[in-house]
Amino acid sequence: MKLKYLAVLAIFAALFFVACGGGEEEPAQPQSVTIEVTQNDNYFGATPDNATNPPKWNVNAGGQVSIELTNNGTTEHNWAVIKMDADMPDSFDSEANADLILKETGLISAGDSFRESFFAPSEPGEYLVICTVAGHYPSMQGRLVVN
Ligand SMILES: [Cu+2]
Repeated sequence: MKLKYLAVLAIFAALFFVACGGGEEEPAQPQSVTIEVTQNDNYFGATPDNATNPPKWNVNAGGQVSIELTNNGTTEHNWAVIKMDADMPDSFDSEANADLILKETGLISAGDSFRESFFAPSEPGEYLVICTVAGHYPSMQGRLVVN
């Protein structure tokens, strides 16, 4: 009887040890970041030279991203992350090329602000970000830099 009691006690001790991870540290979670995006007619950020000098937003692979977006333009704009290795057309067609989009805020009306949280891609690299409104790409683009 005493032996049975000890066996049960040992099992509980083992389970407790496993549940607590045996003292090992949990893997560090990717740090969450906030990125600020401004939209203008028709470019992202401060200067209209997106095609040669695209604004870059740095995030952590698999980490949470809070996007704070403001449309300072007079027309609606999108913020759409394109899949890595996508075969980009010269001009983007929001219907025909919809499958190239990895993540988007959707169209933001002139003068509106938008906030949302999402998880960054787990694969590091520089992701092309565009506005999907007809004619706005390639002049309106940036990069989501996943570290
Ligand atoms: Cu646009």
